[in-house]
Amino acid sequence: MRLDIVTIFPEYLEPLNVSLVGKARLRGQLDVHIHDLRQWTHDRHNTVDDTPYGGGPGMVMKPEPWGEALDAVIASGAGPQGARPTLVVPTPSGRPFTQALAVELSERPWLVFAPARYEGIDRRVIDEYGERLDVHEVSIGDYVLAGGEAAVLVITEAVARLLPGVLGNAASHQDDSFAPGAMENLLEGPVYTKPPEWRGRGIPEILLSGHHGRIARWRRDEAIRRTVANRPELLECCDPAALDKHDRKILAGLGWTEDPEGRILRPQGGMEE
Ligand code: 6GU
Repeated sequence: MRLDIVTIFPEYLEPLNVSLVGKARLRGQLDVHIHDLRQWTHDRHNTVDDTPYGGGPGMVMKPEPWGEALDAVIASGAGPQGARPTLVVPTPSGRPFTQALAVELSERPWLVFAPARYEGIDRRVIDEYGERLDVHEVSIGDYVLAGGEAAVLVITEAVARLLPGVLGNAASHQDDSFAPGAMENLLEGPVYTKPPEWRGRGIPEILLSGHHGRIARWRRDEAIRRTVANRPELLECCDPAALDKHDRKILAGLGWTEDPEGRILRPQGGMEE
């Protein structure tokens, strides 16, 4: 997979040399190109921003440097079949970045990232490239960052680990929390390793029992408990068919109820809040 990132802070992308993504680059599985947007400015101050039309706070990134940058990057990779990249624009007003979108992006041969600083990029840039490329405006969560570079790191790591051969074991991302269809909308439960006792704390006995079926059931119970505690909305929207009798027993024990269609409901008017 090829990745191009156009930014006014190329140093911010240094972490792409480290760990899983860095290794994928060394192995030739990821071909990463980082570009300084200011290369495509022509004034003495390398200006990339200006005041917003209509007034208001902050600055808006000018369209001309972005247009020249994206044209150059797109032209640099236009192969014989006229290969076109997918453009990813990180922005707090984008669609939520999810594991499903990570999977979709991991299937593309070429991604170009356009992270903005300031109040964002002049809208005409997104409209212009939207006529030529698949454009995804994505947000990594409900909070505001000072710029999209950290989001590029997040998205790149989520995508890179899905590429064939990047994670050691191909099965290892199938049971990720949020993997489409894997553990059905459940968060992963706790994990343990050696030593068997640490600061007086042991390991749940079931994990030492060797009963694979009972261990799987225990892990699922723990996944349900953790999902109830941290992300109850994931359970409320899940397919009722994804829950077996034992799941429902665990949930009933936590005060959850079922509607006539088998949909589960969190405890109503509880003591939380
Ligand atoms: Cl992608 N960018 C910025 N600036 N803030 C964010 C974000 C992205 N996602 C959540 N907050």
